Amino acid sequence: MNSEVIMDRGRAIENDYIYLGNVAEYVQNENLFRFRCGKTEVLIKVLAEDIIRILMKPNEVPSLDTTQGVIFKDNKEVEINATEFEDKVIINTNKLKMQVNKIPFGVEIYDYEGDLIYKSYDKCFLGWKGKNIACFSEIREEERFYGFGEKAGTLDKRGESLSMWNTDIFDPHNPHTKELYVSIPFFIGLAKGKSYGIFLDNPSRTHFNMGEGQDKYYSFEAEAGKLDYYFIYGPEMKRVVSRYTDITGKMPLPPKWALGYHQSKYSYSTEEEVKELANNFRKKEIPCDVIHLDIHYMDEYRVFTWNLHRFPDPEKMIQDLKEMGFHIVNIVNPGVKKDPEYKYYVEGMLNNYFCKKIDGSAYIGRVWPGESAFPDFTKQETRKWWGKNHKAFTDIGIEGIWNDMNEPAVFRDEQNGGLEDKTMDLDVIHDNDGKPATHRELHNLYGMLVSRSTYEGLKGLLKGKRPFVLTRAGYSGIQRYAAVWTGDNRSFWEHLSMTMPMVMNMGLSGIPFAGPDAGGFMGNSNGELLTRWIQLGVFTPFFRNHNSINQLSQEPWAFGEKYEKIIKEYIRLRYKLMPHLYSIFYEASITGIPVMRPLVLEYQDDPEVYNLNDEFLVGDSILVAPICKPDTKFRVVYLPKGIWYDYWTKEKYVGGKYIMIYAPLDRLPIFIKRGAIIPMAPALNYMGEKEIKELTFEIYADTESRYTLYEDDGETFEYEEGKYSLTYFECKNNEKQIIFKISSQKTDFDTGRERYILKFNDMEKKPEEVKCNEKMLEEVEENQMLNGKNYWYFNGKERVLYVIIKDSKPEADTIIVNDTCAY
Ligand code: MIG
Repeated sequence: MNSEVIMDRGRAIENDYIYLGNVAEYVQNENLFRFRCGKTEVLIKVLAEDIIRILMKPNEVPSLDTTQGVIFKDNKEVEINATEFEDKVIINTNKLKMQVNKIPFGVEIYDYEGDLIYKSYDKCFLGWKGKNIACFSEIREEERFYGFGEKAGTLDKRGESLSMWNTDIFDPHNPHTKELYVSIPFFIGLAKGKSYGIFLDNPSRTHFNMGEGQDKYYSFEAEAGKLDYYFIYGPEMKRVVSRYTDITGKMPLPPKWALGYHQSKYSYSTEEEVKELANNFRKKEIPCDVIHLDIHYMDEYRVFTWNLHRFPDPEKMIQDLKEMGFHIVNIVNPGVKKDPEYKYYVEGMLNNYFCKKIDGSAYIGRVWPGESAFPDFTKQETRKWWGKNHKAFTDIGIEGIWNDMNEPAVFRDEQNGGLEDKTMDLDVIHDNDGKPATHRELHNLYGMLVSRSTYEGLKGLLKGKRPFVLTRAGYSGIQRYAAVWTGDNRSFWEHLSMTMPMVMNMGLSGIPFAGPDAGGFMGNSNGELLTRWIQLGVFTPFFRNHNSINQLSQEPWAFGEKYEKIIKEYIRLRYKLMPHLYSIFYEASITGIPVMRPLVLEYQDDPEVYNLNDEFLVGDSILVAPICKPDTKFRVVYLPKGIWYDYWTKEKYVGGKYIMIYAPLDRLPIFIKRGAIIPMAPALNYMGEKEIKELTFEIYADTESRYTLYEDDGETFEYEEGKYSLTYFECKNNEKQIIFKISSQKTDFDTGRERYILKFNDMEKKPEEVKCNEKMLEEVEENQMLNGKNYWYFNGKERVLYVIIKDSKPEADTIIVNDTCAY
C-alpha cells in the first residue's frame, strides 16, 4: 500500500479505500493478461488494437461475462506484442502502447506519437470500500469530459460529479440533478485534441467524479458487482463514438414515419378527440405522422387492453387514421395489474414470469393500475412472452409502442401523492437468464430490457416492417431497440436550453435517436415558447410535442394564428429536409455517429467549442443556433472555421469568429457550411403521402466536396438484403468552372425519381455555358419548364444557378458550369 495520504477536499481517499498494491504475479494467455495483486486478480483483455477491457473484483478472479449492454465479440486474432520487465509489462498493439506498472499496479496508455492518452492515478488506481469498487485515473491537462448519456447541466462535465440510477424524476430537473431516466456509464475524455472513451459496464448505481474540487484525478465507482471497463482509443471523438457503438450496438434504421412530427398529450382520451385532432392537422395542412395514446386508452390501466367506452372500435379507428396517413403509438408500462381475473396477470403468475422476492413470492408495487406485478425482463422466457403479447396491438394495425415507467418507477405510497422517486425493492431477485442477481445489482438494465422485449416482439409480429419503440429508461445499448425521449421536462425556457447539451451528450453516448417533449411537458406553455421549441425540435432527431394532463393545450394551433403560421412553416421544413435527415440517420445506423452533433465532435481542435451548449450541427453541414430566451430578436452565434451561409438571407460569413444575428420570432438561425450538398423534397403532410419525383439540391460549391444520398422503402427490412439506393455526388469548384458529378453507387431500390433541380448558390455572375455530359444545355427564362429536357436558368437577384436535369440512373451525369466565378 502507498504510504502517502491523498487529500480530497480535506478527506483522505486512502483512508476510505483499500486499493491494490504491487503485482505479485503476471500471466499472459493470448489476448488476456492476468495480474495478481494479493488475493485479487486484475484481468486486462486486449479486445482490439484500440479497445482494452479491464476487470477487477476484490479478492476474486472476476468473471468475463458482460451485461446485455455489450454485443462485441472477442477477437483473439488481435496482434499483440508483450514484453515483461522487472517493474513493468509493455503491451503493444498496432495503435497503442500500454505500460502496466507493477510497483504499484498501474497503467499508462500512449499512442504512437508518444502522447499520453490515459493514465491511472499514481496514488491509487483500483480500490474498494465495502461493496463499492472504484477506479481512479489522472486528469490530463485541460481535459474535458463528454457523454454520460442523459444528464442535466452543460455539455462538458469536467469538475462535476454525476451518478447513474434510472430515476423517474417528476420534480423539474436542474443542472445539479445527478440522476435521470437513462444511465449510460460512458464518457469521452478530450485533451490537446486527442480523445478516448471509458465505458463502465455495470448496471448498479455508479458514480462519476470528474474532478470535483481538484484537478488531479477523476474516478468512477460502482455500488455492486465488479469493476469492468473498456478503454476506447480515438484520437478522433467520432472514432470513439463509433467504436463504443461497435461494443454496444448501433441504432437500426427507424421507419421513416417515425422521423416525422409526433403529436402527443396525456391523454387524448376518446376516439372523437383523436379523430378531431387528426382532422385538424390535415385541414390545416400541418404535417404530422404520429399520434400518441397515453394511459387513458386502457381499461383501468391494464396493459394490452382498451377502454371500449372511450375507444369503442380501436381497430377501425386505427385503420381510418392509417388511411389519413397517421400512425398510432400507444403507451405500454411494465406494471401488470394484480387481478386474478386478468389474463396477463394470471399467465405471468402461473409461468413464473414476474420478479420475485427472495422468499419466492412475486414482488408487488403500486403503479397506475394499483397493485401490480413486474415482469422479470432479465429472463428470456419473460421477454418472449411480453413481446408476443403485443399481438393484441399489431393485429389491429399498431406498429409503434411507447415504453414509460420502465426505470422501473413505482409509486411510494397512496398518502403522499405517490409520485416520488421510487423503484422496485432492491432485494428483488432477478433471474438474469440463470445467473440470479438482486435488483440493486441490475437496476439500470431493467428499462432497456423492457424495450428489447418490445422491439423484438414487434419485429416478429410485424412480418418485415420496422417497429418503432420509444422509451424513457435505458442503459448502454438501448439504441439497438428504441428512441429515447428525455422524460418530464417543463414548459420553461431553461428546459428548452437544457435540451441541447442533453441530447448532444446522448448522441455522443451512442443514442442518435433522441429528443425532448417539445413545448414542455408540465406547466403551461405559451405561443412564443412553443414556437421557439418547435424551431429547435425540427432539428432534434426525435421530434414530439407532448403535454401533461391539466395544462394548457399546446398543439401547433393552440396559441392562435400568429404562432400557428410560423410553427407550420417549421414543421414543413423538417419534412423538406427529410431526404437529407434520412441519409444522416442512415449514416448513424452504420457508424454510430450521431445525427445531432455538438460542434466539438466536428471541430475537436477548436477550444471555442469545447463547452458550446446552445448551438449544434445536424450532420456536418447544418449549424443551428436556437433562440432560448423570451422576447429575443438577436443572438450571438459562434461559427467554426470554414465559410458559412445564412440559410435565410444567403449572407456569407468567414468562420472562426462570433457574429451577431437577427432572429425575430419567425427566424431560427441556421447556417450552411460551404461545401454542403443538401437534398430537399417538397413538404408532405405525412411520409409517403405522394411519390417524390424530383429533389432539389442546395449546393454551396467548395473546392471539393462530396455527398451520399441514401434511399430505401422507408418501412421494411429489405434494406438489410441490399434493397436500397446510394447516389454519390461530387462537386469541384476552381472559381472558373464547377464540375458536378452524380453517380449511382447502388440501385437496388427504385427511387422513382425523374428529375434533379440543382441549385448552385452564391454565383458571382451568370455562367457562360452549362453542359451535361459534354452536351450544351439550353438556357431558359426563369421558371420556364421544359418537359423531359435538361436546361438551366440564372436568377440574378438571388445569384443562384438552377440546372434541371433528368435522373438518368444508373448512368452517371457530369454537369460542367463554365466561366462561373463562383466563390
Ligand atoms: O406517472 O403516462 O414521462 O410522458 O405522459 C406519470 C403519463 C406517467 C410519465 C411520462 C409522461 C406521461 C405520463 N407518465
